[in-house]
Amino acid sequence: MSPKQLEGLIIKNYSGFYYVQDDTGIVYACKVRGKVRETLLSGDRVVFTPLEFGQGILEKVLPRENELYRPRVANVSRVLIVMAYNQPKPDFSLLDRLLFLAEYNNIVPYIVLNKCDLDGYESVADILRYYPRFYRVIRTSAREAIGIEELAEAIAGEIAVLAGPSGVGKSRLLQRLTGQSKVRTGSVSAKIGRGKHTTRHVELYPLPQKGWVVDTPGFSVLDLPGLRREDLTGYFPDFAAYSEDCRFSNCIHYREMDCGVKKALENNEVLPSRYKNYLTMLTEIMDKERIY
Ligand SMILES: Nc1nc2c(ncn2[C@@H]2O[C@H](COP(=O)(O)OP(=O)(O)OP(=O)(O)O)[C@@H](O)[C@H]2O)c(=O)[nH]1
Ligand SMILES: [Mg+2]
Ligand SMILES: [Zn+2]
Repeated sequence: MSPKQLEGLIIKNYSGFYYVQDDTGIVYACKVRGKVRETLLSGDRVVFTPLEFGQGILEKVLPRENELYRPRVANVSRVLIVMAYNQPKPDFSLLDRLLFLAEYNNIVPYIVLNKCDLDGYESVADILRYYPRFYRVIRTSAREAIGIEELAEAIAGEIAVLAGPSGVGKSRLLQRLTGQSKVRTGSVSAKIGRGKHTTRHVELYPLPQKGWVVDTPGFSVLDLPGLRREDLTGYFPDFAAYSEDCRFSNCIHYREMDCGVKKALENNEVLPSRYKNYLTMLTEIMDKERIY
């Protein structure tokens, strides 16, 4: 790095410019030096040459920790999986999938139960009873400003991505976290209890206590990576103790007999939706193995 160059973070890519923030907080609108060949993502750390009037030339990308595809962003260290007490009620299949995907990508997941100012379904009680034994769970209300500090502490100094179904309050939480009101939010249509898709481009929003948050539009389908069927169980920490009772050490808790996990399910020690979502993912992985 020559003395005139600086290090910074791409916070957004907008109409042909990469917006790069240096470590003192100044943002430069950068064009890319011709020889740079890599794809550049929000979240990438880069070296750039500052010019006059807040402009700059992006010289090179520094190595990435990881790369998410939806949203397309680099170096994410936290995923905030947001579910609502109500309107809409929690989607356990998406929750379990996102928990898996986070840990598979070495990203620390947090379950954020938002809209705690509303009455919850019985399903919310399941989340509060079961998941905190294995995952970090934070109750929030973006509307009443409950739990926002705890959430902010969890992501201080990190790059966090908000994920979860449409209408759960991700953008509203982001407004609370950043103290900005320019983030777009939608209203939940009374008829179907879901929000409109209001979140579009990938942008890192700075937090007052350092760190960054990326908003994403609600989504419901996520492809699983190619992994071996016997590796999936390792991403279900709630199965771990019971799988010690499986007759076969390589048991995938599927059609095997004497399976500790299936026994725990019958004894109501494993949450039925967890096992069901595990099986759905497992069969998806097995289908992939057959195709490739
Ligand atoms: N009662 C209550 N309503 C909330 C809360 N947080 C958000 N909302 C409302 O829920 C609706 C959806 O909020 P958004 O923040 O747009 O939801 P989103 O998750 O960003 O939705 P998408 O961008 O479509 O994925 C809005 O009408 C918000 O005002 C909350 O804590 N309590
Ligand atoms: Mg949104
Ligand atoms: Zn088993």
